[in-house]
Amino acid sequence: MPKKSKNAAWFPVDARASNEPPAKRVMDPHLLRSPQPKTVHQAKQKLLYIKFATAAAVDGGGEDLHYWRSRVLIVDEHVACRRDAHQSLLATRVRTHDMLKAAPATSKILAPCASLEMWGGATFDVALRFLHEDPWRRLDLLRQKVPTIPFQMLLRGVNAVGYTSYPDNVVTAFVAEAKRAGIDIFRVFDSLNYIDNLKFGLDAVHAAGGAAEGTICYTGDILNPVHHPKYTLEYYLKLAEQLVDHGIHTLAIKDMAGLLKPRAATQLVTALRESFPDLVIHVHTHDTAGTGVATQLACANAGADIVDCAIDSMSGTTSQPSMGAIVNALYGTPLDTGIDPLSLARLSIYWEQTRALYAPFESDLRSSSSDVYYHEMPGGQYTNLKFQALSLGLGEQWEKVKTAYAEANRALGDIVKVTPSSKVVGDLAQFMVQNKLNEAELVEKADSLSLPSSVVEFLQGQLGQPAGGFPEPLRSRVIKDLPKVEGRPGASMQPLNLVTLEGNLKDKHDQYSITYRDVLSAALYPKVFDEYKRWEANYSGFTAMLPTKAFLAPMDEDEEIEVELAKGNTVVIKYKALSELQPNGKREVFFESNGVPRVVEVTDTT
Ligand code: 3PY
Ligand code: ZN
Repeated sequence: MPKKSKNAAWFPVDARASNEPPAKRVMDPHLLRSPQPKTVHQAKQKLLYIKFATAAAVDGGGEDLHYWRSRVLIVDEHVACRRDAHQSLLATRVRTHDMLKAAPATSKILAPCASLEMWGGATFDVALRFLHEDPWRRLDLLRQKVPTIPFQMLLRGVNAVGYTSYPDNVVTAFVAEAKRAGIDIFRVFDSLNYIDNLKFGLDAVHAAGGAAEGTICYTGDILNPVHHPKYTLEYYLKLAEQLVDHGIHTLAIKDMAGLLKPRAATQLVTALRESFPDLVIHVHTHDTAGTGVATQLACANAGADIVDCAIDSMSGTTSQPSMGAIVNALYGTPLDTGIDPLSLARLSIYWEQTRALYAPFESDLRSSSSDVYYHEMPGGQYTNLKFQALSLGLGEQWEKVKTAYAEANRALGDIVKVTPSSKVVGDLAQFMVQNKLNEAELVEKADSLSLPSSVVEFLQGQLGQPAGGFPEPLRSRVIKDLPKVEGRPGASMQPLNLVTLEGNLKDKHDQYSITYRDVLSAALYPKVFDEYKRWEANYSGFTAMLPTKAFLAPMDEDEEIEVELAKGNTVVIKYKALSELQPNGKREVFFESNGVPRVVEVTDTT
């Protein structure tokens, strides 16, 4: 029996403001082709219509529905600012500086997109830790330049944008502030598909007034239930039903490793569409094996409403499938996306050039790699894990790390692998390679091994409960007398006192500079935030203004850069020379600022 989703409107607040019951609203089938909306509100209305159209079908609004269903909206994963493409290709290193330059063009060219996923996932941590940027500021700046396309973020449910479980009040406060800062749609997932965690994250989004996208993380292969007995079509349908019953606004299928093969995509989307005719279905995939475009086209044909992709020059391999490929494949068909292919190609050139600046962070994966069906490593983890392996001196053994990843997953009971559960598997894989252990040896010697803390905490239940329970005897051998967490971890955690935290931050740093958003950043990443704040105190935001080449590597002698200090106030800096190291550990740096010779003394930290 087909089920209606509980929420009739996509954006509850806006729907209420309209004073019209969603299903009876008169629809303008050309709305999506209309000129770019002028306000965020109009952009949201545009999305509301999609939802209303789906509701209208159930209530008998047939013909319009045909139009809406025949249209695939795209979520871009890169362009001005998007998260997953650079997370999956460049270890999340793209700076706000480069995103802002493309933002005005993005705002025009990608106006037909359902949303831009531009925050969440690893962006929060990496912005503070490596880019020395405030992630909240990125959101503000991009919102100013892209005022009309809805913004979407990836929320790791009870893990917010971190790698661990946080107290409930931290997650709720974070989501509320993200909504205030400009996020419209929250894709809420749980790294174990654990429904209690998912419900908590979704409730936080509902409370904040955001659009709650409930998420099924896809792993295994529904076409091969013998090899993947836990992750069958029935498993996913049951999870979807639980999410729909919890009142989600849209449903995402999150295929974080790119394991959803085209035929499986057809089966899954068809089954979901039949069970939930009025539900907006949104599909996310990665192109690691090279099947991403085929998968997204299969999803669109089977009735998915929105498919994720990345601009061409930031697509492919561990990233999302190419937007240009999908837009062109659907151009002029009943599933036309409304995006102009030629403008899109021009935008792609900007990212092609910008990507070159981040070459040191490329993973060196030059082509598709179908061994992903074996190791099942998420696209967003691939580049990071490779970097970690290199820094642990395991670079040569990267192939072994991938094999160990598959073995670690089996030892842990074949779990869903996505942040943070993927980190557990990755940490264990590296441990196995370093200690030359295979799966059987790991289980056999488990009680005498000093396993990574992430693995021990997972086995204690600190991330939640995996489908099918924890693996035995591994669990008992590892955790011994350590406490077990039953049920949702946040439920048994003490709330974090944000007022006390604010006081502590004001004692440690310039008290006048501490904002509520800083308190939330510190609640999620205490040490990383402290270091960011110290950096900010030293450089007063100047490094965020530097062009990327100069930010990432020392300037050459006589090299010149332009730095825009404020609108209309640009300074030209020419690097001249460096003095010998002085006994106090400092050096003098000689340079010209707008042609005037200058010298500053800096501490040599190398
Ligand atoms: C993240 O959590 O950062 C992810 O990209 C999961 O796929
Ligand atoms: Zn992804």
